[in-house]
Amino acid sequence: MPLSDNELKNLKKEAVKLRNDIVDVTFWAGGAHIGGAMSMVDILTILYNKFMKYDSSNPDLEDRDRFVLSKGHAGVGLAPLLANKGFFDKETLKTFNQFNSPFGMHLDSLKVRGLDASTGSLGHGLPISLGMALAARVKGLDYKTYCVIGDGEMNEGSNWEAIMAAAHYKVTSLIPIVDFNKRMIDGEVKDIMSIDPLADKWKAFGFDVIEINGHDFNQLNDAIEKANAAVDRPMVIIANTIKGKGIDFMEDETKWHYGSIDSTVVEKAKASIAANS
Ligand SMILES: Cc1ncc(C[n+]2csc(CCOP(=O)(O)OP(=O)(O)O)c2C)c(N)n1
Repeated sequence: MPLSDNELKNLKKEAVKLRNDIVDVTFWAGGAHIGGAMSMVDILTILYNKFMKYDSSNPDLEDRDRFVLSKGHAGVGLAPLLANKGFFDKETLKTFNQFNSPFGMHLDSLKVRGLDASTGSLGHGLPISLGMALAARVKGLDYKTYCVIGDGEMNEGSNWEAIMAAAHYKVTSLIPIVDFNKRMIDGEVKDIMSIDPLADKWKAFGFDVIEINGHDFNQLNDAIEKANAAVDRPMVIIANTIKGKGIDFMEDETKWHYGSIDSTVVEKAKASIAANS
């Protein structure tokens, strides 16, 4: 079903809130992977506000939907969202990545309430997600497992083993979403290790593919609905995004893969988020 005007308005509002939160947490931490956090904001926003079934008062609920942030370096984008959804007190994010904090740069599911998997070593989130999805089948539960993967991360061979196995076992409850922002830590993916033609590769491995603008909530909504309805062949969503999205001076700039920001940059960043919303 298409998004109603109210749903769209609310999603846009939540995305702006999350972008501002990411700026704050990056400032408190003294630096973080802000570029790749900003590119996935709209994807995470629609998952946690529209599609995912969870209960922050019972994070271990057996039939909750799972979310795995395979590009775990972007935990600065997920932690404030979990706080906004009531899994823990937002104030605790002021310690992000500091000594003795529950929040490392790469989030730890033993320390962060509501986090389904510890990630950060690239290439592991999709295999973990496949295991979660297969566990649902074995246990007769009908939850979905969503997994956000980086495009640079697609260089990791373990992803392709998981993709092949997911197609073989027809694991349609697994919904991978590639945050296709075209950049990685030290340059453009096409120059470091090209993954083109990405859609054809997924198709050859047995997936249906839907390619969208990952900042357009209507397209995200439609794609996630289609992926949820898949039978036999699982579906991947390739979400074309912009690294640093929402902050004009960070957009499409590799140097903002990881950045430290002072109070002046915080102000500039928030002004840009406001102007872009
Ligand atoms: C196994 C492994 N190798 C290298 C790294 C270092 N690393 C951190 S982020 C990154 C680039 C990831 O690029 P991408 O997946 O495109 O993430 P995004 O641009 O969306 O932040 C790399 C190589 C890592 N975390 N894990």
